[in-house]
Amino acid sequence: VHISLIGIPMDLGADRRGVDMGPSAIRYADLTEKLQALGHDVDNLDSIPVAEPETREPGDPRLKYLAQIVPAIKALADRVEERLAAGSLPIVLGGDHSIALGSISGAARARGKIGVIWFDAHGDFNTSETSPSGNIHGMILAALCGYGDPRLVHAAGAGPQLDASRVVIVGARDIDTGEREVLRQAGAHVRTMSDIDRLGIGAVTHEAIALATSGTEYLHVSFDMDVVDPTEAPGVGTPVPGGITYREAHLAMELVAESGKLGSLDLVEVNPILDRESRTAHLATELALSALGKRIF
Ligand SMILES: [Mn+2]
Repeated sequence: VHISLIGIPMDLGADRRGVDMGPSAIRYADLTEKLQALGHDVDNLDSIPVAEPETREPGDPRLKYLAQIVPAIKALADRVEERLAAGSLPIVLGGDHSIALGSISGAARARGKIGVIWFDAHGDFNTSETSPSGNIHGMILAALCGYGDPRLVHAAGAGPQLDASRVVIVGARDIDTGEREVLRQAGAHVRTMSDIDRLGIGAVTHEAIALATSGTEYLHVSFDMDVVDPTEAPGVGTPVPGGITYREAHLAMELVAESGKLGSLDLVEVNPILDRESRTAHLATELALSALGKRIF
């Protein structure tokens, strides 16, 4: 497979610094070399430029840094669309989860109907009205499904980019009250940690792949490192106890690889400032390898 690595050092969608260093940390964990060792061709592309928060005003407190986030999202969507048209598989290294608005919009523009599995401790389904923080990274999946501020919904082309019936959130364990209502209204699928405890990550991932790819062969996986338990992925901005284990995360990615449908991948919310011995950056690299076909034996 031909792979394009695209970094986007975005932290304007979250409320703390550090996650802007995520792309360097993941690249530094030898992602390129390890993908090449698996037999892939890898293009290591320049990062998408992002404004620094110290030089900007956050603007509307319900949509912090909207004016700076939108142009970066547009640039990422253009890059992803162009890479897919060239026959490459984009891996987007974040950055906070707001970047998925760019990667998924780009994929939808290139391929039309697509399905998404959103591995995350959170729903990311707030709108500017329901969000307790005003941080845009918590509004991105809602915006992709057509909910929330039109400047986000249509940030990178006429939205909605996704049909919520082909969206599956996996690993959720922290959903805000207002967010729950938006999620219900949209009809996106939610598989919580409780579902994973009862059914196992294998069954949940199989079902998620089937739901996301009903009526399409194109699967985008958006992997927020905070879906993994903080004991194994400490370097994330918004850790929530009770996440999936190291092995569960790998099994999920191995099943994604086996499906043969992976078209693009995001790895987001790695925060090297909060990480311990680069454990989270290394795990992100290893999970990308599992998603791209690495096997134990
Ligand atoms: Mn997220």
